[in-house]
Order: sequence, then structure tokens, then C-alpha cells
Amino acid sequence: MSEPTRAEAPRRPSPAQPAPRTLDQELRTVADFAAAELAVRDGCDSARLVVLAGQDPAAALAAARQGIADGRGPVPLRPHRAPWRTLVVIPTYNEQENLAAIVRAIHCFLDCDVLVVDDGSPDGTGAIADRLAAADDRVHVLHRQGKQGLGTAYIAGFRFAMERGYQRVCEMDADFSHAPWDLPRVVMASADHELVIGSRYVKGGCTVGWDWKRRMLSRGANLYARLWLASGVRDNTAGFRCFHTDALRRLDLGAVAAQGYAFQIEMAFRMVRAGFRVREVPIHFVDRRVGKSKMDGRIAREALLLVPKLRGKVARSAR
Ligand SMILES: Nc1nc2c(ncn2[C@@H]2O[C@H](COP(=O)(O)OP(=O)(O)OP(=O)(O)O)[C@@H](O)[C@H]2O)c(=O)[nH]1
Ligand SMILES: [Mg+2]
Repeated sequence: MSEPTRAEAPRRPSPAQPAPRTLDQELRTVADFAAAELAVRDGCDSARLVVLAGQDPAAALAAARQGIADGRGPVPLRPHRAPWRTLVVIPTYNEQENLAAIVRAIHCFLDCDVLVVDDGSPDGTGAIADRLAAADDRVHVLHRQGKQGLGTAYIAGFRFAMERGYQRVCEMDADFSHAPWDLPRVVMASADHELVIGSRYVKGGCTVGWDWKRRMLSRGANLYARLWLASGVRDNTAGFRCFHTDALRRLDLGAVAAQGYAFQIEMAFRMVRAGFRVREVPIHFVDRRVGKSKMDGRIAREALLLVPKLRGKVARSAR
């Protein structure tokens, strides 16, 4: 028998080259959402986090492993259930590549209703929303005529939630920048906070895939808002949120002036000024995969001009 050749010799991991990590080694299991938040704060990527929340550990791990393998993320055995009737509002403008996938993904992770607020998207997103709503009574659609801005889309969504008795209403983008597996964590954190923000700028949070210009713009806008408003909120422009509808009822939504990013700044400030409790949970914000950003100079200019006025405009009140 000949000596094994070099190529045939059994490979042993050398100390300098650790064995490749397996999927199981990379997954982390935690008992509940409070533990999940601590893990993400400590640097764990929530895309690798299995939140048991009452599921059988082996079965939950298997479901998450399968979900990751087919690109859906660490899906639970069954969608998580929040103790509140929850509506997730997704404003859309030309999101035809994303809409069906984000709605499906949301329903893998959370038992909730979804409202799509479409502004007559020329690419046919509204028709996709109608098809989704016809096939699933958890999906609702509001059609508006022409692009009217993010702010008014969310106000329409908030009113829809308040009129129909939802206890929580969430904001979420259609473009997968807000990970569907983070949605249960954002909602569950709302037990005793009237506003929960999925935040890039607290420990454990970050942005992924943005170039330096986009990072500077977001950081700059947040620094600007923090300096002017001193409200204690770190990620003022974040669009991944959960509100108590009871709290929104106490705000004067008709007085909200902002349309674009400034809408997020204004809403967070109004909640703080009204004496509500705001909590930021860390998220990894990932640049959109497909479709085009609707961010433009007008939206940035609006924030620049509005923020200095907010302190004078929004009165402080006790809850
Ligand atoms: N209904 C409605 N939706 C909008 C409008 N502008 C943006 N959206 C939606 O709001 C969400 C956020 O918009 P994006 O274009 O992703 O803006 P962004 O996340 O700040 O920017 P990027 O990170 O570059 O994608 C997406 O789901 C958009 O389709 C609007 O005027 N009306
Ligand atoms: Mg986006």
C-alpha cells in the first residue's frame, strides 16, 4: 500500500486555522425577549438569535436553522404572539419587488395585522397590496392618490389603528432595512413604554451597507436633533417603531407638520414632551436590497428647518 499523498492525508485543524464554524455554533438560543435584548446589546446579531419564548428548544432551533438556510432568517416554529392587538403599518412607494416578501416575512415572525399605505405607486405596488389583502384577512390596504409623503402615510395608518381598536401600531419600511425577526423584540419591549424605537445608535445597534456619505447624513441629522431637542432619544430618525395607540390618542396628530424624516423626529419629540416613556432597543439596520431610496434633498431640508422650531411649537404636558 502506498503512502497517502499530501492531498489525501486527513486534515487536522491547525491552531492557526480553527475549524470552520457550523450553523449551530453560530446560533444563540435565549429564553425570552428580555434576554434577547441583552444579547443584542452585547453584540449578538439578531439574525442568529433564536428566541424560545415558550417553544421547544430542539424544534425551535431546527426551525431557525431551516429558516436561515432558505434565506428567511431565524424563523420561530410559530409566529410569536404579543399580548396586544398589533397593526404593522408599511408605507409604500414603488416597492413592487419587496412588498409580498416583507408581508410574508412579518407573518413568519409575528402574529399581527399589516396595513399597506400605498401612494399610487406607478410600479403597481398598490395592485400587489390588493392581491395580498384579498388572500389574507390580516392584510389591509389604504390607497392614496399620488406621493404624499411618509408623515401623512403614517398618520393615516395611526388613525386606522385607533379607529379599529388596535392596542399597538408599528412603523416599518418595506425594503427589509428593518429585519422582520426584530419586529417581535420591538413590540414585546412596549409593555411599559409608550414608544419603542428600533435604534441604530444605542449599544448593540448599527447600520450595515451604507457608504460614508449616507452614514454621515444619518449621524449628522441625529446629532442635530439631539443638540436642538435634548430629549434623550438617540435615534431620532429611526423608522422602526411601536406606539401604544392609547398614547397616540392623547397627541394632537392634526398638528404634526413634518412629512419626511422630520416626521420621525417630530413624533419622538411629541411623545417625550407629552410625558410618555420611550425605550430604544438595538437593531442592525441593513441598506435596502432592491428598489430605490426615496430620500432626497427636500426631505433633508425639511428636517433642517423644522427641528429648531419644535421646542417652541410642542408644549410640554404631563400624561
Ligand atoms: N406611502 C408612501 N410611502 C413612502 C413615501 N416615501 C417613502 N415611502 C416608503 O417609506 C419607506 C421608507 O422609505 P425609503 O425610500 O426606504 O427611505 P429610507 O429608508 O429613509 O431610505 P433608504 O435607506 O435609502 O432606503 C419605504 O417603504 C418607502 O416605500 C411616500 O411618500 N408615501
Ligand atoms: Mg429604506
